[in-house]
Amino acid sequence: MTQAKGFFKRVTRSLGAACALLLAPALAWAQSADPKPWQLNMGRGVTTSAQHAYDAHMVALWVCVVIGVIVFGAMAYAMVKFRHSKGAVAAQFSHNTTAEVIWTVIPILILIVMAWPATAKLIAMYDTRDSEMTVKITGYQWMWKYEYLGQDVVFTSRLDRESDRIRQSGAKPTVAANPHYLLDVDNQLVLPVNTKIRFVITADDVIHAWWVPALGWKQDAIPGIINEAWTDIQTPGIYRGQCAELCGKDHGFMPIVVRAVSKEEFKQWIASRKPAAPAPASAPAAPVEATPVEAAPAGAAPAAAPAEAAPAPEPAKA
Ligand SMILES: [Cu+2]
Repeated sequence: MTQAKGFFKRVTRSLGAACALLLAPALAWAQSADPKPWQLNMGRGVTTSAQHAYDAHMVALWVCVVIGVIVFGAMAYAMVKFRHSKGAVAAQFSHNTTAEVIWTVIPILILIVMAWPATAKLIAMYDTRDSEMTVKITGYQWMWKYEYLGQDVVFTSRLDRESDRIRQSGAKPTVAANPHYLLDVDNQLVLPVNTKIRFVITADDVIHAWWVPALGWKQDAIPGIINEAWTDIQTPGIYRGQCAELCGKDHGFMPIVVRAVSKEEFKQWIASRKPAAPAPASAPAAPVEATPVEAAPAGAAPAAAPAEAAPAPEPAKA
């Protein structure tokens, strides 16, 4: 009898723990873009894709919670109500067609209900049509190159000097002194908010993967292959990520930092990064289409000459 009591106590304790585990996610509603210590749930992210992923995750989570409560509840009820000490005798049947049909059909219906919206969202994640700008991302051992296509803006982005110094000095970084240790770069990828931005992603040596959790996706960067992705950041801010493909000894030292700014601020930023445009001619405009070099450096505006006939002068290198 004492043995049965002990067993009963243990079962109640385990069930209590299981229920607490099941209910824990419900406490994790408030989320922000970057992960926090002891964060239980996945982050909401700051893009449509991230929101879709979060929604699909929450639907699946609640389906699991409901199933868990029903199954563990039925188990607990059966164990208490039909326990041996109360004289319960186990039924001896081994098959029941009706029960088997029910417990096959219901899960299939649940899976369809979950798969339908998940598939639609997955397709939307890969639909890069109607994007307003394109950024080409190239992975290198061990840095990223960003090209704003059609804008003449290209730069590389690598681990910031301070992180690099700390990691090579053997000093122990602290969260207080180095909050973004290994998560800072020299040149941030600046992007406008509320803009559908298409990315074309590749690599120049080995396979890397471009991953910023707040954007809601990661995409492999593979030499010889161009992958596509898109984003539409809704909240201005700094979003950090890392290479997500083991790409060599410094794989952990090629972080990603995205700075999302207003459209206006982005316009100013991209203008400041563009190479100097040809000086606007104050005299009648020269026939631009005849200029053989695409972007002549500033100050090298050709004198109003019959450009068509004259051989192009070698542009002075800045
Ligand atoms: Cu990498």
